[in-house]
Amino acid sequence: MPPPIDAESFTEALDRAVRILRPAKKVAVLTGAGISAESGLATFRGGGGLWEGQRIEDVATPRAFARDPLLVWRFYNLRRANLATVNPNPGHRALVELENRLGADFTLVTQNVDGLHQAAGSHNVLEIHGALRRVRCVGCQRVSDRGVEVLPELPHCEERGSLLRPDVVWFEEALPDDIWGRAVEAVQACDCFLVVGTSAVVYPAAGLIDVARMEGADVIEANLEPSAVSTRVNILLLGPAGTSLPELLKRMKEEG
Ligand code: BJW
Repeated sequence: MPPPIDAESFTEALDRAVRILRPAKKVAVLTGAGISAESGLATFRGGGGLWEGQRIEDVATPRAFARDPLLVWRFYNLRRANLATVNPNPGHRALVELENRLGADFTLVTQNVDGLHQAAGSHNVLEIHGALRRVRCVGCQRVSDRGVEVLPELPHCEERGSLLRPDVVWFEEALPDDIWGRAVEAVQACDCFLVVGTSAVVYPAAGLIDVARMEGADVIEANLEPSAVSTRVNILLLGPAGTSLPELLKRMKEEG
């Protein structure tokens, strides 16, 4: 059993995290919306989490899209437009540094659809909830990368004429099999699992914490506040990821 949540100061928690992360041979990371908050992107839950009074659970579903595709596309077009205005922050860049230290023994599993990890320079990224840049035809299922191009309010497939949808994973939809399988394998194989900026209420992603623990990995969490899994992690680094992750990497370098 991991010890209970640290009552130590941030610095002491950081020291313990360094002692776990530094000797780790294989590291897996799970990120959520919190890591992009300091880039200016809204998170889904909590204070600013509502969009026009709607919960994400009521917009990001196949049923919502079938009922009112215009409303759903307004939500996604707004977020696509935001992508053109935001940049990776120090939290994203710290994870690039971690990957540079570990090479192929580093896997970044992200629930985010914003592409900011890749923009920062991360390579081994598994986007388990899809990507905002991509669209998919509901008829022929063809996927295309439209970048941050402004799309019509209700975009249609040029070949088939059917409606396009964002190539993201909505509630009640399965995660992409191959990507999810690779994420589970990476977490099973890691000796340290770093969980950053996620409320950890959405499954199956949140279940990765238990996968890591069952396989004996140490779990370090970095979050602004305790999440649904904070009682099950070894170390909780409370604070903005844009500060805690660079500080963690800085300490690792100091100690060799
Ligand atoms: C900071 C910070 C800073 C802020 N620094 N930290 C009952 C029990 C269990 C499961 C289910 C259930 N009923 C249904 C389910 C399954 C369902 C689910 O989990 N529901 C729960 C909500 C109850 N899951 C699914 O449906 C999944 N599919 C599935 O299970 O398939 C099998 C199946 C088939 C058929 C029927 C049923 C099941 C699919 C889930 C897809 C989720 N999709 C979304 C939208 C993606 C596209 C888009 O972006 O629009 O993914 S929902 C949304 O939530 C998005 C996110 O990736 C995901 C997680 O959110 P995240 O990233 O954790 O963000 P927040 O806002 O919640 O948290 C932010 C955190 O950051 C907070 O903790 C802050 O404190 C912190 N923070 N600033 C550090 N600066």
